[in-house]
Formats: sequence, structure tokens, C-alpha cells
Amino acid sequence: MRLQSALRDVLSSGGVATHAWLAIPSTLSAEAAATTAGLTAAVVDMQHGMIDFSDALQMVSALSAHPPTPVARIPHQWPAADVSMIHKLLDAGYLGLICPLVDTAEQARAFVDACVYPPKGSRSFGPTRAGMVYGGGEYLRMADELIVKLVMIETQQGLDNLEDILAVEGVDGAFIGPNDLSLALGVPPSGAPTHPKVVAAIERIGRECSKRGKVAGIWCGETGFALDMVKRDFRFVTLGTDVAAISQHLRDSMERFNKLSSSE
Ligand code: 3PY
Ligand code: MG
Repeated sequence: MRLQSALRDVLSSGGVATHAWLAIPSTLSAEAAATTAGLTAAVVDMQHGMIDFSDALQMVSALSAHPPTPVARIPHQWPAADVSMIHKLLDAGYLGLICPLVDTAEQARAFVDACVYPPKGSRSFGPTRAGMVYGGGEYLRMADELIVKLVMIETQQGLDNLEDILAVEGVDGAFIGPNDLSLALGVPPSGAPTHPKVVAAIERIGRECSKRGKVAGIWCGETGFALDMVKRDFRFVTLGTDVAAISQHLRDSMERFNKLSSSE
């Protein structure tokens, strides 16, 4: 398996990276996402997804056979964040990590530090699966640069400290959680917010990222919203989630079934 990251390639070239969001602990749904042509990444959500480390390990094994880059959202924010979980996810072969609810530059620094080998960081060496599947020496040489590190801005404190957080070396960009951000601003949670306060915060985060050449990303609950965000220079957007895909498909089928059967 060649050590390469579609996500790093797309982000470095200034392109738009689309991703699937996975909350179901399943290699099969991971493969359904990973075989979708054109998708840049698949994110395994260990914060709100029903996924623990042993599921995440099976899922990265399934994902890494396909072009989209395997990314994980770690389960806990700082100070509860478990550095050894970060090490294990990277050792398992994840090539991107997302840290939820980042409030301060110190937290962003601690996150990056855990993702990067000495002398720049303090990641412990032992890439048990990553070294094996991505080719040992090549992995050690490339890992720090290739692994995408995104911090989530979704709290009032994160907004207050935005500039300092984005200034942390090694942070590739900000990923917005629109639901938590809405709640933080006193607005009902939404995966496609329209409230002016939330829209203004999203625009500010986008602007501050662009100024510094960092990536702005956002979790999107609707495709139209994702496209709208791309038009505003957001470059890491959600195209769909496994749970919503199943629910939506069944709702559509039920509606069609009921319509067809009542017209007979
Ligand atoms: C949010 O909207 O708060 C998220 O973290 C998306 O999962
Ligand atoms: Mg959130």
C-alpha cells in the first residue's frame, strides 16, 4: 500500500475535500463510503458515533484499502483527551485527526504535540499497523507532514481565542461543529444553520483561516449547505452521514410506497 493521502494532496493544492461521516461501528458501512468515487476522506466519529477503538481499528483496515483518506474524530476534548488514544489511532493508520471542542491555544498545542514525533512533538514511536501497511521508513519520514490535524471551533471560548488557536504551528485548520456552535450562541442546534449570529461566527472563522492560509472546514447536515460553504471558501465539508443515509432512504421509500399503494 502506497503511503499517500488524498486529503493532504487536495488541501495542499487548494482544492475542496469532501468527506463521509461515519457513526456506525461497521466495516461494511465504512466500505460503502470509501468506495464512493470522488470522496476525499471518510471520518470515523469516536465522539458522538457509537465507535470505540476496536471498531475504529477494524474500520481503518477496511478504509485504507480505498482512495478516501481515513480520518478519526477523537472521543474526548481537553483536558479529558487521552493522548494514548491519539497515539493508538495514528499507529492504527489514521492519516488525519479532528479534536472536538478546542477552547484554547494550549489545547491546540497539546493536540498537535501528541500527533507529531520528536523533536517537534511527543508522539511515542510504535506505528504497529501504520508502519507495516504504509512502508516503515517512509512512514516515519512522512507521517508528521502527511497527518492532517484539525481543531474544532464550536464554543464561545474557542471563538474568543480563535486567532491564538489558529496561530498554533501544525494546526492545519479549523473544523466547525455547527450544532455546538449554535448552542454556544444561544440558538437551537442545526447542521445547516441560518441564524445570523451563527452565520456571522462561521464567516469570521472562514475569514481568519483564509488570512493565515489555513483550511476552514465545517460539518454539514445538508448538501445544499455544504455547497454554500464551499462558495464561501470552506474546503473540508461533509457530504453525508451513514445514519442519516439509512434513515433518509427508508423515509423516501416509505413515502413512495405509501403514495404508490394509495394510487392503486
Ligand atoms: C457539531 O455540529 O457540533 C459537531 O460536532 C458535528 O458533529
Ligand atoms: Mg460538536
